[in-house]
Amino acid sequence: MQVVYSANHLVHDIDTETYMGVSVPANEVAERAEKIRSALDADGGFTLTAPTEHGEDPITAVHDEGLLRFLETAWSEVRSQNIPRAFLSADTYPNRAMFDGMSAEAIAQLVREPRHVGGRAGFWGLDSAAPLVAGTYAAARSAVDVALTTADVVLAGETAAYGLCRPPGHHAARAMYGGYCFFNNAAIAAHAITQATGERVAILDVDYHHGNGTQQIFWRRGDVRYVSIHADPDRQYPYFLGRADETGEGGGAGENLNLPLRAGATNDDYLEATDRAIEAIAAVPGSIVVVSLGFDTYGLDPIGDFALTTDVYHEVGRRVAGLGRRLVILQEGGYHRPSLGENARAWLRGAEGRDFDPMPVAGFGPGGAVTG
Ligand code: SP5
Ligand code: ZN
Repeated sequence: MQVVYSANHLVHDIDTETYMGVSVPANEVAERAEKIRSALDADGGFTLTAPTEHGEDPITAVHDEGLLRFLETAWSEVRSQNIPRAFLSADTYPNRAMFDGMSAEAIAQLVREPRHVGGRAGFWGLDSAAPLVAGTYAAARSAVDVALTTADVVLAGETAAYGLCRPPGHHAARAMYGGYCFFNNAAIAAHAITQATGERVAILDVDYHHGNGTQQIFWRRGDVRYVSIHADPDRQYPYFLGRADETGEGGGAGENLNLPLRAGATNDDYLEATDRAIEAIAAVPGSIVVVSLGFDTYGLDPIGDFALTTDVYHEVGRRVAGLGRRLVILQEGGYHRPSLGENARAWLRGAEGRDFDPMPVAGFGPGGAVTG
């Protein structure tokens, strides 16, 4: 399988994030992508391909141009204001209650991007836990190119290809970044595929978190079906979206399927949800599925609470391939670094119909796997 990878992600060099106001070691770090790359390299069955540049147009086809301009300019503005900091996060968010009593028309008229970068980050950002640093924009642009090049490989005839996107994308909405995501790599690729093929596209999101951005982007569209298995937002980020009763509106009515799972969800729970997701995808025509692939569903993930083991990723990959559609597989989250390489190898080998023999991983349990 071809693996689209660029070292440009390294300039999104993150070491700290905040969690409820407290500085903590970052989860979404460069080592994640490097672990996956080296495991796929060592496997021998994967070929690394560099992304090609696709420019801004496929991005602004999905995102507000203001978001792109904010991400492009935010860091230089931080620097010009001489605010010493490791990363930028918002100072003030436009909480909806700030506008209580005002009409939708008045709000649309009055709520503008402010001038101060702390307000701009609040205007465009979802949360205070998505650090933005000097290299973020370059890396985020490169991750989009990785996603679009992965789509190109599949459009050129490959059955499946994997894009090692970093930063991830599925929390980024049309006019919003957040959740470690800046541009929605999967949504940009899915839209580009609809344009190239004229077909319907399904997105299967198996990251631990609900892909609120992807849901929002396609909420009213009938040509892209979004199906997501994730932690119930009652207990987990992004808290405000991801419930089972969110099914889409207008042309997209019935095209959005959320399958929230309980804390402690097991391999069996997950496979049951996977079968429901696959059924929902098989029900719509189309030849290409975009997969938002996350490994924060793993039992040892530091921010997740599911109980999945490495073996189940092989089985999920196998079942998704059983749809008989071509797969554009794009990396989202997954934060337990020692297991990321094995979990990616397991999933991708499953998606290719190859068997999976765990490799011994130095400094981590047998086969890099946790069992039971
Ligand atoms: C792409 C992706 O996986 N984004 C995840 C964004 C999660 N942001 C909130 C992180 C909250 C971390 N909570 C730690 C709880 C420890 N008990
Ligand atoms: Zn996630």
